[in-house]
Amino acid sequence: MKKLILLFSILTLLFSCQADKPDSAFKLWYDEPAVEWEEALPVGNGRIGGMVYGDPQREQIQFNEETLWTGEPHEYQHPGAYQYLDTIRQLLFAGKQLEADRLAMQNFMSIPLRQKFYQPFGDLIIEMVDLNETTDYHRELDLDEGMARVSFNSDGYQHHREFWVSYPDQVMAARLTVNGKRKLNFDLAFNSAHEGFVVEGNEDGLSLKVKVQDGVLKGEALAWIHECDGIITIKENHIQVRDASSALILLSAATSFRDYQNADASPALACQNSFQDLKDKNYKTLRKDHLKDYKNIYDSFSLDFGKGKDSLPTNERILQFWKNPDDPSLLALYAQYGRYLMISSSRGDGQPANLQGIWNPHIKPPWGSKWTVNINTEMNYWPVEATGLEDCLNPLFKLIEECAESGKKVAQEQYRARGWVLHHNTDIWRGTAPINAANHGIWVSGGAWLTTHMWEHYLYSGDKDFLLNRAWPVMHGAAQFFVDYLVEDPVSGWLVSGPSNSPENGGLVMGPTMDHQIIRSLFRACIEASEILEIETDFSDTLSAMLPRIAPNQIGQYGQLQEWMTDIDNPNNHHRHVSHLWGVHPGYDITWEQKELMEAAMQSLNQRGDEGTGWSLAWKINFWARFKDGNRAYKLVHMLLSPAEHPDRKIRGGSYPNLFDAHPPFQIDGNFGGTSGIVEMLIQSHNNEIQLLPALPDALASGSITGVRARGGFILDFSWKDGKLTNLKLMSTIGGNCTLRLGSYSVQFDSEPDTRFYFDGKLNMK
Ligand code: FUC
Repeated sequence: MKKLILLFSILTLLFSCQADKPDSAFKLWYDEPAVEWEEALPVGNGRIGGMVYGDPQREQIQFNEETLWTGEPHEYQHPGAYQYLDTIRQLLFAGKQLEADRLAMQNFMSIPLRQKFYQPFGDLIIEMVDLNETTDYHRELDLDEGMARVSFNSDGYQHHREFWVSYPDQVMAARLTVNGKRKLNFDLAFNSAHEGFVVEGNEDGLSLKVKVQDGVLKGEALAWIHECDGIITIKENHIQVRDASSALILLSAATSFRDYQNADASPALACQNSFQDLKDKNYKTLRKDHLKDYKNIYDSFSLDFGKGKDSLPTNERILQFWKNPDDPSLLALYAQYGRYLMISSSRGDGQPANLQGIWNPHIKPPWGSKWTVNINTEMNYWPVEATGLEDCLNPLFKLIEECAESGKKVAQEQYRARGWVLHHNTDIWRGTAPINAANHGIWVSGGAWLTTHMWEHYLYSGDKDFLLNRAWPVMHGAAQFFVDYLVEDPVSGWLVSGPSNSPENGGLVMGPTMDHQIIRSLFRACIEASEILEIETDFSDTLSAMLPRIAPNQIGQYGQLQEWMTDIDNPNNHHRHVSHLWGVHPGYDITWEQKELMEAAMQSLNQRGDEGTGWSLAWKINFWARFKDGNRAYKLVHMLLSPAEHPDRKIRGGSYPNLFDAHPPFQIDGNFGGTSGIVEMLIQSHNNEIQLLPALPDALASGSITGVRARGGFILDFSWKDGKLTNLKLMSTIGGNCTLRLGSYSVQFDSEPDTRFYFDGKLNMK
């Protein structure tokens, strides 16, 4: 390895990461109101989400509250299923897949077979009275401020609307102003997709009561006019606002969900409390507190690829990008949008971002708007560590911890194994047993994969308390399950996983490659964690002894990485899942140090082809970034950012006018996977080194990034021009060793906690 001696001027400054504000406007904008839901603009605070349509005459905000689900507290394990485990395995070892599947369907599946659905809550309707023709229409989502805005003229008066959902105050806010006395006149009402919903005006405002059809949960929302200079009249089922020039509407919403085992909370009380708590808080303070909270997270990271077609409305921009993928600032916008969506859908003690984040208008949503964990939920959280969104992680970790509790019963009852297991889906009741069908439901690595996110959090933060108190218990339990569950393959003698499947491809099998990559990674993480924490060395010894016995990655007849134990891959299979490449990304079971395996993985990806659903395209961006092929990664970005619905575009995945990822239908994973992929092209920090510009595409030859995080507690700002690094600032938060790589050059150095290193710009690091 060539070494370049770099001059670093080492300044020991008190650590603080300050990102420069990007100079280009990070806005999605339109010159027409939304008609379709996928044109409306999302706002959210992690718990309450809204989709703002921006119609001048009839403003509609379709809203959700993250805990409104069908169902009730329930345990899903199949009593006595363990008695069939061995027979299912023997049938699979004997090549009798159909029989194994049948037996599993009868005796091994979750009870009931399906999990529950996330629900929409209602619509807040602002119906204008006496509004004449409108001109100069503008609608935008301002990512820098976490707000949606609408403006237009009518009768010579300017109307402005601003929408946000406050995390500190836990309410949705809509502020309407007109620059003319008494020109703001509207009725405020509710609508809902739930049968039998009730709307009532009371002394505080307007309440909406809903109850889900299939289940026990009730929801209540309260909307009130918080500040207004007009006349407010609360009617039986709406609120009239007349002769005003400004009005601030607040909306609070809650459900009877308390936690996954209890559904006895009082939503009415929660709304009342919110109303009372905010009584003395004025518009300015509410807005200021939102901005402070939001910007504190959002501003920690910035991205600039130079100019693009910001002057085009975003829907038009997507269309143009498809025709000519030359719009660098669209990629920066897309990446920041991913961060915005994460901040807006995953905060505090709440639920993590589900398949649709928190934004769902359907009573029967696609795939239940649940947490599918054979790719989707994990993909949601891929960009979080690197782009400074630590504040969004707790909901995911809480879900993992709760699944570790419910999954213990499934491990016991279905596998007679210690530890815990989560199959390919979970819902708000923390179902962990195999659902839907044996051929994809019996997949055992969901929990193990998720726990790697906790290990990764330790790697990024160096937080040993977190490692000991939160990560270790669930990692230990996930690994313990596999200690009991792995079996010896009678042919090869390797330890294999099974019954399981290579997600959604090929049915029930023994020994899918993906499982082994995940289990190996989990075991390695546990061994390392036990060393760092100096605990459970016996357990760690057990894992160390098993590790080399787990079936290895294998190269097959077409030069491909085998998806299964046997060499049965079909080179013409263009399945959207590419699970056996987990070891390339997000894992690093396979790196360039094993060149042959890396090339086999690349061969597999070529055979799968470029096309796919939204999340599949997004995953492929990340793969090609790890393969260090920036232009190929960019090709996938091009596909992901092209219009989802266009008569001349024949491929599936893409983006809707509001830049929501199209599976289709809308699924948010592609937004997050795309964000992660864009960052992976610029910096990677797995495999014990920080690689700068590992897969820079020609289309992004110049740019800069600030506040990007790397494993080992490093935070970097750097810029590049014509494909060459021009500037680098590296901050170490926790001290330690660092290897920095640019192309074939690398440099190593030690750092003290809270130090900054500046790259001397005179040395051209190429
Ligand atoms: C997995 C994928 C589907 C979809 C669903 C929610 O089952 O195979 O494409 O994303 O999750």
